[in-house]
Amino acid sequence: MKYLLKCIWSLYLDKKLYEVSQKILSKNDIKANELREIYKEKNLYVINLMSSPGSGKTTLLEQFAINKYFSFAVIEGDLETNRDSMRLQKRGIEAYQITTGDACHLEAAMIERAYSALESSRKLENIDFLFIENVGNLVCPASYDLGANINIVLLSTPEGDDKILKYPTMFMIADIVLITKSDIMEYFDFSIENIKSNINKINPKSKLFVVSNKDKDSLNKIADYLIYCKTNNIISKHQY
Ligand SMILES: Nc1nc2c(ncn2[C@@H]2O[C@H](COP(=O)(O)OP(=O)(O)OP(=O)(O)O)[C@@H](O)[C@H]2O)c(=O)[nH]1
Ligand SMILES: [Mg+2]
Repeated sequence: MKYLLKCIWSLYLDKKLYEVSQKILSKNDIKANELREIYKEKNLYVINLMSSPGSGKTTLLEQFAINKYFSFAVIEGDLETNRDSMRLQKRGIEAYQITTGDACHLEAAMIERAYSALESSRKLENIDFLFIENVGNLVCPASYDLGANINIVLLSTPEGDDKILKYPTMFMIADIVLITKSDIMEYFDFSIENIKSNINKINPKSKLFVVSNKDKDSLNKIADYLIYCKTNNIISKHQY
């Protein structure tokens, strides 16, 4: 009898926990939908960059700035420090830093505040793209819609070619998968064939690019594709 009561109580708690988490998620979804409308109205193409820490998100943005492919601003997300926004500001890019403290992801309400700050100081005028560099983490950011037009997920070669199957949620919401640090691929037995076959299993519609921040040709290709996405108003096919 005591065991039965314990089971019922545990089921009740699980149900409550599920209801609370659904409420939190739907609050984020409402805000994300509001942001989507604002971006549309302002003709701003928004790209959510997600990956593990250190896979090359900020370096990629620095290269976009150096090569002047297009105009852009950045909302940076990190647990602590404004190091990434300062790196971009040094390259002449408007960058707003969010520090999340102990939160492992950005939420739509945080983006709304950052967007308002950039907008009210007129830093988004004549800007083609707004990049959001999410907190470095291959798990949590995948669950939070930020209203972005598309999601780019980076995977650097030192992380290993098995990560797509081990962290499928993140790769399932990717519109573009960027394999980064291709210049050092051979040292990590990283196989692009394995990557292609794994992506095919979980998200065959995503577009794959292999890039090195040290190789301009590979950067040109991704920049051209982003311009194509904006010109053709490509919208993410993935639901959160
Ligand atoms: N060899 C090589 N190193 C790279 C490349 N891209 C970035 N790096 C190096 O990787 C390290 C991390 O790069 P960041 O751009 O700071 O990575 P990040 O994803 O922004 O990291 P977090 O913001 O901490 O999540 C730096 O030392 C870069 O110089 C690349 O294409 N090839
Ligand atoms: Mg960074």
